[in-house]
Amino acid sequence: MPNEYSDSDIQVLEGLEAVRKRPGMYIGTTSSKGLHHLVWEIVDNAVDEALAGFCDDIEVVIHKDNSVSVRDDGRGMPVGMNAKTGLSTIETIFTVLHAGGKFGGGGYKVSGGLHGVGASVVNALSSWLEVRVYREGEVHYQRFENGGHPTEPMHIIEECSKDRTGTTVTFKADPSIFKETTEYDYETLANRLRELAFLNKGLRIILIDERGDGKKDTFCYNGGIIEYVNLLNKNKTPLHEDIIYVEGCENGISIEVAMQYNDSYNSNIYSFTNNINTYEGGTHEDGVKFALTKIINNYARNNKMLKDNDESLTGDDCREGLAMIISCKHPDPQFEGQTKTKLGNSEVRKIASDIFSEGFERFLMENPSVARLIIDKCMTASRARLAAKKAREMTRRKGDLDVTNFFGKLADCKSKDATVSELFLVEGDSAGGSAIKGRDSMTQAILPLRGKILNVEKARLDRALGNEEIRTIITAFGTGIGEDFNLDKLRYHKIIIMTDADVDGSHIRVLLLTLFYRFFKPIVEAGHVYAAQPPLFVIKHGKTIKYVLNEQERDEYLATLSPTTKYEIARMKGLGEMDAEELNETTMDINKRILRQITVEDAMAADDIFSKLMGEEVEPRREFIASNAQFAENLDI
Ligand code: TTJ
Repeated sequence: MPNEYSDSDIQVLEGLEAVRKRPGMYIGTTSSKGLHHLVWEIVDNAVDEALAGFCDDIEVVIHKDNSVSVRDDGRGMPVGMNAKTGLSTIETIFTVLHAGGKFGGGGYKVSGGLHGVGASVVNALSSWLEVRVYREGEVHYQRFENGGHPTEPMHIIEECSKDRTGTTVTFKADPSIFKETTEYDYETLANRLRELAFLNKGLRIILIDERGDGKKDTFCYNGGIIEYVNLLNKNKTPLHEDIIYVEGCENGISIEVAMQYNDSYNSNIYSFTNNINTYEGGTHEDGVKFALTKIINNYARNNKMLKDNDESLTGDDCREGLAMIISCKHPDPQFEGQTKTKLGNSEVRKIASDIFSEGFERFLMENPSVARLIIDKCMTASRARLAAKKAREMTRRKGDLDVTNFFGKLADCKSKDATVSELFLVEGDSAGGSAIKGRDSMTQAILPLRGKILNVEKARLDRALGNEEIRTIITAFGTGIGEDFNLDKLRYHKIIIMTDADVDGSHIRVLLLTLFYRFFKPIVEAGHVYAAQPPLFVIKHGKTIKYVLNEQERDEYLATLSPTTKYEIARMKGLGEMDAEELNETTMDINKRILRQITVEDAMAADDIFSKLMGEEVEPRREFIASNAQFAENLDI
């Protein structure tokens, strides 16, 4: 019945046909990603109604046949006629390409960019689609089939309560287009809907899965992106309790930022514009980052935390351990970049920077203790960065590493299998010599460290890294450092610190643990670092030789002996005084030795002590040793 079509009908169908011919041009791909894109196209319309302030609830239902319903409780789409097309507004929206978006006018149209190519595209790529509009006690209905062909004009199918308003769209993706799959992934839908709920505080989004055993989630966050940051830091330790929140609006452009520092070294910054994740960043993100660095430096200088001669903190320093969400709402966003996820509007840079500067600066003024924590964290990051840079340069520089010297020092093991190989970092040349004699040379490598060289270093971490011993350690590990770090290249799965339980030994332990914590944290996290525990006493009775770690163990063991047992007890010598056999017996033999696995907390505690003692102020060495001895006791290694 082609003669029933008017010219505009034919044009409309040709438009939809073009979408079916080249779906990739409209939704990027017909893979599972494209399939889910259909849902986002429809959901965006409902979110727009919510952003306009007319809708609180959105419900997404995955039906048994993988058709999807999206329902909102907004005003309902307009049900009148469209003058230009001569069709109902609804039919126009669902069949004319690019007819979405501007229809109806008014409101705050913020969706755009990636999504919002329109309901008509979804219709074109669906086996069938139904729209129901609830308005003024009536349900307006239209159905389309086979890529957007209306089965009938829009009409009223039933009455409903006058209180009921809103729009429901149900569609079934066309399997002849989505050849890979037409099955929705619950988690994919849940994750994005959760994100939308975070980005639009107070909006309630319900996801229902009618397939299989059924599933349901409700996402609603009255705290909005504050709760988002809370989630980002859920498995981390926040540096400060309250999440910092800044918002503002200028020239119709709104900026919202929530942030909190944690104890990690990475930054987690996510930015959005009109609910679209701007993976590639853009002017909103640039503006906020610029302001963050500026305000932190200003505050640090004004409060004399940064001295006149100190280098300014870099952007990276200020973002270490930062979890941040930036949300921009823009009436006319320009998306650029490879994946069109970079905000290009140049006016946003200053607006974002101004709004964030003002709010963040006020926060620092009003919360001086949190401000101090943040600046301290940034300054530590700065020191670590300078140290890491130096260390990298040193390990990179050709010829810098004296290979003969290195292999002269390291008594490597024969095995090249890292999983069975052990590296003993041994305090002192004499203990090192005994350890080399007493070891199992197949799996045990020995690196003697000269305690006194480390001991005289009262310097900061970068100076410590200038230390030859430490450079040798880095080389022995094989992992590289900083940006080049690769855990897979670790040459020994057990790294065993073997030091005496005295002040000098504790000094070396502190330095080593700090080094590991700062530059080899994954090695500590993976549980590769151990402390050998040389026994303090040896108890001999009959043919039995028993080593015990401390007084308590000694007394406990003696209590188990019958009163008539004759025994000898002796205090053990330091590592350096043990001969090879004794050392093997007490601290190296896999079957007899006692190792204590070093946790990140241990390393962190060491780092903390180290940072405090080795900070800007040059500590008198005596004082350092005293505090350190205390520390060694506390740390119990
Ligand atoms: C437009 O201006 C007049 C009042 O209604 C406005 C409107 O279009 N609201 C609207 C559209 N609410 N919900 C939609 C919508 C919802 C879904 C699920 C799908 C589509 C295509 C639109």
